[in-house]
Amino acid sequence: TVPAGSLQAEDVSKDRHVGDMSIYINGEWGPASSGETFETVDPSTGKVIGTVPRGTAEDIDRAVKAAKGALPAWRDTPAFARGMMLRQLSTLLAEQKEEFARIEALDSGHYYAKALQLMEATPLWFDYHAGLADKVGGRTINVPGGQLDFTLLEPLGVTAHIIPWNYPFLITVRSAAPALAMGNTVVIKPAEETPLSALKFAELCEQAGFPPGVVNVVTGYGAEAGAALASHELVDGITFTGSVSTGKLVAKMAADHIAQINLELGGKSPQIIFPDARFEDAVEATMQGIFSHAGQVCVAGSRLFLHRDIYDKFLDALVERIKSVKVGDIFDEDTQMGPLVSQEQLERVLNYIDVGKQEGAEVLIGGNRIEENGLGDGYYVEPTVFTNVDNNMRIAQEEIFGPVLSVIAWDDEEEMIRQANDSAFGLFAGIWTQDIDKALRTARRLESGGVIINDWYGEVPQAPHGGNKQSGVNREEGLETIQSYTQVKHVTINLDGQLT
Ligand code: TXE
Repeated sequence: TVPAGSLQAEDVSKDRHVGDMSIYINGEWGPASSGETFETVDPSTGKVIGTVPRGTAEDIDRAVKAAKGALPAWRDTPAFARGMMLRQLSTLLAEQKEEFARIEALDSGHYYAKALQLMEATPLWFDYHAGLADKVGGRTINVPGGQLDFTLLEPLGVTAHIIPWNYPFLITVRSAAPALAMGNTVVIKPAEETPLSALKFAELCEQAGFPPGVVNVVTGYGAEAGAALASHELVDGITFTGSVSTGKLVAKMAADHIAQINLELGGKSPQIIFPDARFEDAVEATMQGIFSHAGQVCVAGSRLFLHRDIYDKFLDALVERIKSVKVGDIFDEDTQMGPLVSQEQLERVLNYIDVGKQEGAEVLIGGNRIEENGLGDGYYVEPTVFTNVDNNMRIAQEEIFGPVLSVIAWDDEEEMIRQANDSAFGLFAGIWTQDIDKALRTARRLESGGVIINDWYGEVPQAPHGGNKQSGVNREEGLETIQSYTQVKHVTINLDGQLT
């Protein structure tokens, strides 16, 4: 689903400096009200690449009020015209994809070739939602008596978008695009680890000619700018992707002023291998499932349920494949896995590796920080596989968000499914078997928002994405996204002049 990157890394500027950035409120660029800034770091070197304003509650208030002020005109802009503006974003992004990829790579640690692939795919999100803008509508309803009833879908109003650091630009776009298409005005608060691509998004909106106040971006810390945004009384809907613990806080803040919420809170997804799996493809998908973006992926297939009949053979092949993975600098052409996003995430992942060892799991391969390969102080961890894992262990229950795979052997299907579902999360699952009955039977029984059979998942704008249980509330993308950014008004008309 994601087209291959067409440019080689050497074609792009490897300039690792981005300078001092501004926030974007009501069509104007400027500093935070406090004048304070914070540094943003290249995770592949640990070095500062630029600074961004440390947005305050006052900045958030200005941004939300700007969005509120811009709402009536944007809501009343013909839906087709809103769609055309989104198409303009798509065109502009396609023209500037190398610069966007450079910024995203530097800020988030996606290696450049992968960041470029992502930027080549992201225009689809604008196009999909541009197409939706003028195609959503209500329905007519049969009501008793001489009345006609119909529904109108209206924008929610001001929507807040609190963005994590793993896919900063895509996650900004996947919620801002439908919100804008449906006629909402938006305030975006990117993660403090990766503030840059949301500011680039604001630049794109400015270039496309969005009216002032329709799109606002405030950088800052979660507990300051993020909390101020989630708790702002004029915010009508909040879309949050991040940790379960912060998601719960955001849901409570939303409840205090009755705002609608969308939460995508990560997972501990099972990757289930039956003995009749297409062997090489299943090994490859297992690799992608857990080592793509160094495991910092919400749907990561972090629990490998491996059937005992092929257990040794599969792990031998997996280890061989892992040995070929080139972990390296974001701008190296042959890099296949980059760093973790931050020092904090590095420590969190290394700590989980210790926890796994203490719990009695065995490190089959990896398990260490990579320090002595000339990468400076980058936040690199080896691709790591734990065997002898029990599903009750913390490394099988908690989201590690790093390149760490927990392998659980199974031979009884009932018990395997019970364990796969024995998780606080329910975001995603992979199934490998050539038996269609078995595949569908298993897919139906898994408690997750998405399932993939005989492949691994790449997010697309057309399919609804989201989780069950503590993985979240509501869905992003697909037609289901309409519900997240609209509210329903029903209108009743007296047709026969008789009062009911
Ligand atoms: O997340 P937070 P963190 C998981 C993953 C990772 C863990 C911790 O397991 O290891 O979360 O990451 C903003 N009010 N995921 O600590 O805190 C914050 O500024 C309002 C999974 O970085 O959830 C950032 O913009 N906002 C996930 C966003 O919340 C607040 C992707 C996410 O940060 C806030 C990322 C507050 N009080 C992490 N505190 C996924 N679902 O894919 C923080 N924020």
